[in-house]
Amino acid sequence: MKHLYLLFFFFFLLLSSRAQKANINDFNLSGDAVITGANCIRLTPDRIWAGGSAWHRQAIDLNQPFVMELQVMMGCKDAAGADGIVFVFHPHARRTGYQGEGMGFAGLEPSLGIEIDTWLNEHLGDPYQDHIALLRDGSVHHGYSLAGPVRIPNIEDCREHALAVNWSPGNQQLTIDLDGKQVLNYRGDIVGSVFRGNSKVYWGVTAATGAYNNRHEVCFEKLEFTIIEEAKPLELDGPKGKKLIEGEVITLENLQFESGSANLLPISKAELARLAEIMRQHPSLKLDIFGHTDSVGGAEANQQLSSRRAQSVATHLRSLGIPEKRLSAKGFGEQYPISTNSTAAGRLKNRRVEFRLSRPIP
Ligand SMILES: [Ca+2]
Ligand SMILES: [Ca+2]
Repeated sequence: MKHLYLLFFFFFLLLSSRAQKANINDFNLSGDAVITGANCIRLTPDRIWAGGSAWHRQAIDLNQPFVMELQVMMGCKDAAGADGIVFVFHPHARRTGYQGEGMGFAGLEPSLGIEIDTWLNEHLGDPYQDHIALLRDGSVHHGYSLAGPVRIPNIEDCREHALAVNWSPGNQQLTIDLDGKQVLNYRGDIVGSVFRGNSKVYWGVTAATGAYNNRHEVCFEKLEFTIIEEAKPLELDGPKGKKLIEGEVITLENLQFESGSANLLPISKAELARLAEIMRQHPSLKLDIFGHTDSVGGAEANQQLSSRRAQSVATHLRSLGIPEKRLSAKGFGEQYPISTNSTAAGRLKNRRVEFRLSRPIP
């Protein structure tokens, strides 16, 4: 049964995105990094002053949305463990940055880095606890962080932890999930402001130790690198517009909200203007709006969020001149997932608003 479910999941991904399994041989290693198993790379051993990195050979395009998921193991020493791992984007990556507090990231510039830092360096503004932050340009000082530092529970627990990096260029939003929970959220022109207009970058993982140390490892058995196809706008005469007129339920991928809120992002308003035009062309039809969420957060909170989002869509359509009696909005929370909730790519699909045009009861 589990296999059937997985099969269905991959079939679904094939329809709308290209999922790519990372192969251990697709990485260039530098410094102390060594392959330790079929799917794992040890970035540093637990000895002092080590540093290593693993860089995927294939450049990616930041103009494309993607979700990357991998497992990190931050070592087994809590109080005396150091220094951490950084997930990095960098245009010419083949090396490891500075060791110790630099975590193999310091000095790589221009760059964007997601650090998981386990050692307190007071002069860098580190909080006392293990923490995660979005850094830029090889700087590990939190005065220059783009987001965070966010404190996390002790992560040097000898276990693998799931890290998911989710980039949506449409609304310029980068979100980071750790063990299935969103920990960082950043909106900004990463291509323009960090990479000076160059959208082709490499990605890799770096780690280092200093006077204190830990074994740092990254595993790819569960790495899923998914390039999501750019969402096409709703076209009046296109396949989606036709399905809608025929009474089928459709999802609008270009309908996006601010994180955790019912506020529509600008990309959504253009899409709803096209939807309003279809409704004007078919004045006898009513529109059902169904809001759905992923399973992160409480069921009750998700129920309320999905209702507010469906209402927000209805309110916007009214402001475009569609009469209230033609609109019905309902939220279903996390009740009806269309994909798995255990991966970031799946959760992205589950957070959606569906539409159905139906003839009014005469
Ligand atoms: Ca530190
Ligand atoms: Ca710790």
